[in-house]
Amino acid sequence: MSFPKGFLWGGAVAANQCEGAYLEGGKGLSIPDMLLGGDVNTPRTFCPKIEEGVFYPSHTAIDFYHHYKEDIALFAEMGFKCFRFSINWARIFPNGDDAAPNEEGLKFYENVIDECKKYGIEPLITLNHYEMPFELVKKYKGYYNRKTIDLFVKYAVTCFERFKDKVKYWLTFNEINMPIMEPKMGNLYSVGVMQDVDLQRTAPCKFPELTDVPQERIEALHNQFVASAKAVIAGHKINPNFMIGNMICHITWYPLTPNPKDLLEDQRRDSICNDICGDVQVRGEYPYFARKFYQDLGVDTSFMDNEEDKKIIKEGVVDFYTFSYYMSNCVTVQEGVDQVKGNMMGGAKNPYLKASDWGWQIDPDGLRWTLNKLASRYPNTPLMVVENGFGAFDKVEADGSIHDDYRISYFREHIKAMHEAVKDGVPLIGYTTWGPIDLVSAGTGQYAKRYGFIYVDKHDDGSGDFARSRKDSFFWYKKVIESNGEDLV
Ligand code: BGP
Repeated sequence: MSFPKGFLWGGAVAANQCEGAYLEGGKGLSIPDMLLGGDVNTPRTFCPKIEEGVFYPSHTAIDFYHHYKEDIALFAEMGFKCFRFSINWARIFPNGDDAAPNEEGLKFYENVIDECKKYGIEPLITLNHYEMPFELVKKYKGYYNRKTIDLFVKYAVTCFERFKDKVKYWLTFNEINMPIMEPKMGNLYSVGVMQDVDLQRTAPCKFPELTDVPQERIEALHNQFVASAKAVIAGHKINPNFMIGNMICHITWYPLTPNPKDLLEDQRRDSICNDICGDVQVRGEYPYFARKFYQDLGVDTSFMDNEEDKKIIKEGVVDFYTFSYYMSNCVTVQEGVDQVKGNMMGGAKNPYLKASDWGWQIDPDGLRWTLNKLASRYPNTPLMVVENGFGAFDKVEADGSIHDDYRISYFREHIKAMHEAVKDGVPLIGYTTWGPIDLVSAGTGQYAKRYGFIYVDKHDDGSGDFARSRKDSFFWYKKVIESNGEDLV
């Protein structure tokens, strides 16, 4: 049994990590524009205002804004069936609460969509990939304020109306579970909740110094569920053929030992990190364990009993479940065990796995496990892996070639694992690798953490001329797509 006919092979990016042109075309500031880069050991820095003479990675990113034709042509050369990208909300509504949308922003995305369609590439659009207009953070405290629900829905409807005949696949919020897993980063990045004390700082500060108010971040997440559900309902009215999905950062956990206490902790982590958000968006209700988890954080959960919200969440369930998968982590109640880093969350070191230079453990079997878990938890729900990839330092040879066999090997094993899952019977409809072209890392703000099949000449000190070139993995992925996942050599 092979990958289904029409399988959506492709790649995924986010506007703030690739577009640059941060104030062009009438765009307003969005959250990532306020962030400086870090590295594997240095968290990113938040700047309450833009500082002069400092390099902000999102301001230029890889200049996709001016290179999109060239980049989409390269994706087409690899045979992409699907390209996942996000619309930067601040290009459409620069302040988030403007009365009318910015035509120049809409036109830019229309051009990107048309360019994809020219090559038969199906666009998959994320409406919110950590890109809330910064004005909404300052004015409303992001999603903590219920007004933001309607502002998001207005923005979503604007995009749905404009592109209703050109785009079928949509995702509402990227990695909506982030505020549960990475509270400090999630407060700002994901739900746009900031305290005055942080907004009024006179100097930039590192993420871990930001203030966490669990009540506000958890209520803001609830408001995102309502916003997502309202957008799904509105989208289906605009075009009943729309496929609108959720997007979860799936952190796959294993107990480090057979100690039953490790198993219990493993179950708790999986439930909290992954299943609260998945259940709300696919089943249309909170799972039973959510309330206790929230109460343990000291959160007053009366917002969960809002009857109108319950109705909306029930009605606005998604059409498919999508997720990012990069790695797995172990948990244990033992103290003093070796730790590794990871996407959003680290964990105990797994003695069976190797890790990337950023400490993310490489685990293709975990992808098969995850796909099977999701297929049984959400029966009859199509699944799609919308992010998977290997961040690495690349070396450019004297002749310009880049031999990224480590990346090929990562993808080969993960595609084999997906294939096994398909044979197991998992309803997998597509696979978009993360960063098919090098871009800015979300976690560290680095260029040096490269994911692409396509190299971009741009570096952490701001140097580089944005020239694109094909890595070895480019030619390899082209063969994979051509053979519908059969030729992995
Ligand atoms: C996910 C985000 C992406 C992306 C990816 C890789 O969590 O949705 O935006 O960046 O992780 O992470 P990083 O960029 O930190 O290497």
